[in-house]
Amino acid sequence: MVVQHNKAMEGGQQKVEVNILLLGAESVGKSALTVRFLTRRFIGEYGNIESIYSHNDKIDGREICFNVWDSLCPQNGEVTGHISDRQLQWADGFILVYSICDCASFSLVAQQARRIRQAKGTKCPGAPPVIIVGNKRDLRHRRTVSSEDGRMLALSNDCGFFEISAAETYHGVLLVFHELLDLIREARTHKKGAAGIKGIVRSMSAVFGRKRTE
Ligand SMILES: Nc1nc2c(ncn2[C@@H]2O[C@H](COP(=O)(O)OP(=O)(O)O)[C@@H](O)[C@H]2O)c(=O)[nH]1
Ligand SMILES: [Mg+2]
Repeated sequence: MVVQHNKAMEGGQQKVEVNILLLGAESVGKSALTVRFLTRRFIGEYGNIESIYSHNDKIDGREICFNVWDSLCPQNGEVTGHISDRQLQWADGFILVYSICDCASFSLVAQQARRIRQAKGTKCPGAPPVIIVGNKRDLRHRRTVSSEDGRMLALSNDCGFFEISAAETYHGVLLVFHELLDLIREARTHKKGAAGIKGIVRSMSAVFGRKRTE
């Protein structure tokens, strides 16, 4: 089995590695989402632990390594919901989580989406993609953030959008991570493309520049 695996890698099937950062207010379900994705289970209580988990998967015959950073929302810092430079640099893609029963957590996601756009320019091709997730969909009777508001926020910040319940299903959580993986891979292709065009322009201007001086 190991030999076959190595052969597959030699055959041009390179392993894809993606860094995914989960952000959002406290208690919205960031850890629940992370644990659901990693183990398929919902365990109820997660404690206040910040960690980066690695999870290997095979999707469409390709090895994928998901590095998932389940963050803690800083509470006592100058700015609640602050995103550090290290986090911004580390992440290839972002999942911004709010609870559909918590307006304040929705406002925080709006701030964080703007912050990421400022720092990374999400509208440019090649920028790290962002998915906004309204969690706790099972608590419909306590809803204070409408689906429309969620969708509008995502649309105006060029983000993806899902409403899910980490408590109820694994499938919704899986969709979020797989969609983000696709968007990250798309962004990488754009980046490579842009680098390629820049390279051509550079070499052409080098040639023409030289001719002009001759
Ligand atoms: N009803 C419901 N509760 C959830 C859901 N996701 C998380 N929770 C609960 O919300 C609380 C906070 O979840 P946690 O993942 O620790 O939030 P975090 O602080 O954002 O990491 C816990 O009691 C979870 O059991 C959900 O989809 N539905
Ligand atoms: Mg947590």
